[in-house]
Amino acid sequence: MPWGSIEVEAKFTAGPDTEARLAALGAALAGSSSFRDLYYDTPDLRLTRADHWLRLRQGGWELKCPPVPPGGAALAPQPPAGGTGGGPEAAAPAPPAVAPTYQELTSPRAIVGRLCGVLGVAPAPAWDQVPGAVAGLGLQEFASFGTRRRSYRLGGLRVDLDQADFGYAVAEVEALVGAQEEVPAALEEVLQLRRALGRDGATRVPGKMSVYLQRHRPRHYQALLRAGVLAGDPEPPPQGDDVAGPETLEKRGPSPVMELAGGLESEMGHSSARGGLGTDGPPPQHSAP
Ligand code: V4E
Repeated sequence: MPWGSIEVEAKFTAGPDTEARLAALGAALAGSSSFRDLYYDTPDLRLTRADHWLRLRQGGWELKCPPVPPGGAALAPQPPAGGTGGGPEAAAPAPPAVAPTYQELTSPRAIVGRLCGVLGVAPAPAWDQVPGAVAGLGLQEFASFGTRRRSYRLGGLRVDLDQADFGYAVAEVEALVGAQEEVPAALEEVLQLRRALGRDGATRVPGKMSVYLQRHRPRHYQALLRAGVLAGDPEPPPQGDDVAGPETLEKRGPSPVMELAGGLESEMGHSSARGGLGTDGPPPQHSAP
């Protein structure tokens, strides 16, 4: 497919028996890796509020975004991750009717074209490589964290078991499909494997970014809740010894909701005064995975 595969995934929390169950089901360990992700956005968060996630992973640029056919109009709006979207006063989001799907763009031309489309600017000649566009568009790093990953393969499915260096572990079952019509069947396969691993999915499990923002960039997190891009999961309980101690909700001071009462414009004024991207100041650095 010319515009790349569509990812269909379901997250879960791995248990102590997950790898044994994977082996019993015939899954093969495909590899272990460690990588660091740096994520970028405009100071007023226009990429992530549009559900576009530009990252630099081990020297390669990737853009995760809702699937759009080349030259085509956007597909029907997707539900946010577990929510129904809505305006700034939207209530707690409901569980998703269908899984949000993403495309992962890796060619510089596709990435820059999509960024310019979202931001409504014409690409400049110097932006034929992503770093040029990042500089020209004024994008800034808002998150940086490392991940240790063990990946399994079972048929056409992949299972990733991730441990992030800010003290959060999450797993996902993923299928890649070539067209939107194939999503429902792929999702059924994905959910079937998650069930076979003993994870019924009754509780929605947030992704690494959701937890990272909730802990480290609460105003950015709140902006994405209001935009309907993130679902507003309760912060997961501490996991094992890997707890990110200094940044718990209790220690963070006033509620981010209270701080945000004035809306994004006042946040931006606040943030400019502090010189940080978006709303929360420079991203905390975590040690390499
Ligand atoms: C798409 C997205 C984000 C980008 C990071 O995506 P994620 O799959 O969580 O990270 P990772 O490291 O597992 O990427 P991989 O190596 O598999 O490519 S951050 C937030 N989102 C939005 C989002 C969403 N709306 N719904 C779900 C289920 N996940 C993420």
